[in-house]
Amino acid sequence: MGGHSNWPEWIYIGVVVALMVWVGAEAWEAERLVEHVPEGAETIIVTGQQWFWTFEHEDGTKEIGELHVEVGKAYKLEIVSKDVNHSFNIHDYVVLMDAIPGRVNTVWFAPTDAGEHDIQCREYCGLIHYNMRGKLIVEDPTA
Ligand SMILES: [Cu+2]
Repeated sequence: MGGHSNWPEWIYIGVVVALMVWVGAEAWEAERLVEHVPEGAETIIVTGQQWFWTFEHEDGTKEIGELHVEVGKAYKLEIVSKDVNHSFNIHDYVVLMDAIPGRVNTVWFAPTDAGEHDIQCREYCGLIHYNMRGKLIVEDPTA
């Protein structure tokens, strides 16, 4: 030992600890962004059943197989199931959440452009699962 200097080890440890803190902070921030529903988001109840989706807006409006939303608003989806496990997916908006009987799972999204997008069930839920589709219709009220 004696004159042995260990500063390279301390630098190494410092770099490793800094990297771990940075990766942890990034992961925490990503988690927070995904889970934090924006203030004033409109709630839509999404019900999965064999073999279609129904939607209920805050004002009581109901839709079957089609979901109309507006550009520039945030939506909180409360996803439930009437029978078996389903999984609600809007591929273009990276919305994917299981619909489980007896549970309410929430996910949020905010459409950015007017247009139509596919809705699909992503959990095998019986014979006609392949056809458990819907349409997301994003409208621009100012257009
Ligand atoms: Cu399905």
